[in-house]
Amino acid sequence: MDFLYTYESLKLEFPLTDPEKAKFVILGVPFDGTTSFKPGARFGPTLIRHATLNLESYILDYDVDIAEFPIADIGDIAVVAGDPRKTADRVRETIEELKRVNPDALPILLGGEHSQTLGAVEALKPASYVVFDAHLDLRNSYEDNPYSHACVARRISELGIKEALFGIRSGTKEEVEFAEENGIRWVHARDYSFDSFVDLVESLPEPVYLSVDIDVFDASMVPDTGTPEAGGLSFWDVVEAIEWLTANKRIAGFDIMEVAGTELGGVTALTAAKLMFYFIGAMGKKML
Ligand SMILES: [Mn+2]
Repeated sequence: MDFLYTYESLKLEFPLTDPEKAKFVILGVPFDGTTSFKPGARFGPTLIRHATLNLESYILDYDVDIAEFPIADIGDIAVVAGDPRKTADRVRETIEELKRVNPDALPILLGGEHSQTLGAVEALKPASYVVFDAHLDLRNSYEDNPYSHACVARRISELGIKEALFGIRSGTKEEVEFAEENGIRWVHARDYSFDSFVDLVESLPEPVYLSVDIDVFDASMVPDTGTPEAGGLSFWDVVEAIEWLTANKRIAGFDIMEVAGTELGGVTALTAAKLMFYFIGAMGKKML
């Protein structure tokens, strides 16, 4: 089927399934209209798809081949340049359209700015939002834009969705106070452990939307992102959290955001692609 706001783009090399029948449905959001430091997030989805060419679809430690799972790729959102709210509306409408034709579809968003997660969350209406991010993203407005990437967790909290944030090492005093006043729990990257993750997410209501801002990883692993930060989490920290979450909670949707850059084959996109494979592997393993 054709989607109103998507266009054909470089797609995964896998044998792909029809989006009406797939379990995993990949959607790119090549938006970077509010990037404040390092541009190039508009190339994120293409860079991640390209990086998958370097990866085996067989996941060694799971003994599963994700190419055997029903995966669809519906292309990229046609963005409204410079307008994160209108672009997020298109993300929302596209995912709503997808869920109408395939209620079992699990959307996987590839970004693109983190601002676009809002559209996916609005469409999927999860009870909880779990995010791996270097930044709190709890500002009320940033550079006069309430739909900036720096405000996305705030906008999502205003929808009445419970939040837990991990790997944080950047925020303002106002954001910390907002989190305190609104019962938003977060774990600093220095204090992060698997136990700290389970402690916070165990009691969260389902379904859960899981968002990974690629800048949660140490800046040495992910140089090509809008706002890199030193002192981040390791790859296996996030994989282990994904494994626990997919085994123990119903997942409404998943995204990997803020991949940027202009060169194919960069380590940032490779990290994102590998993480996507682990997510699909962990979810798919459960379905076998
Ligand atoms: Mn971030």
